[in-house]
Amino acid sequence: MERTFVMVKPDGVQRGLVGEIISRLERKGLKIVAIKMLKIPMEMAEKHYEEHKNKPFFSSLISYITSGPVVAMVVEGKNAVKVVRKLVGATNPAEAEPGTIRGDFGLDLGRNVVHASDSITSADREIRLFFKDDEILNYERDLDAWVYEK
Ligand code: IDP
Ligand code: MG
Repeated sequence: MERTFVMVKPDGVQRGLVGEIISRLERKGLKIVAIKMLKIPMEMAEKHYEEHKNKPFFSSLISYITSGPVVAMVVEGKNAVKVVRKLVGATNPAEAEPGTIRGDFGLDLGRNVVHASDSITSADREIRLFFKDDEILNYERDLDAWVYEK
């Protein structure tokens, strides 16, 4: 099973979309194996978005992501990275398809409600940045027999 990192950004928390977003992940059949609310410290935000440090939007991105509490999660499932990126939709909510989280709940590139890892490598890195090993739970769900063929 694959794991990915998902985060409801400060705008998603402020707008009361935490339940809606978690609900969409659960309904898909994905399993939440770690979850916490936190206000991201500046240095952690810079590490999380280090690939963007030379982009013109970097400082506004850091202000945005540290502007209030976020809800961070580790989500597990078959092809979790790709599946969650599809549920989240395109980076710019104005271009994201209706039916996706960003397509249904956003209008602005700088307020796009949710983060999801873009590859297995990023997922591993981001999960390690936000969670200690003992904060990630291994558990079985009986319903998985109805989510997965085997
Ligand atoms: P992603 O979140 O879909 O993976 P990235 O390209 O990794 O998109 O960008 C990270 C975040 O930076 C985006 O989710 C968005 O919040 C912000 N961002 C990306 N491009 C721009 C931009 O051109 N202007 C302002 N913010 C941007
Ligand atoms: Mg990205």
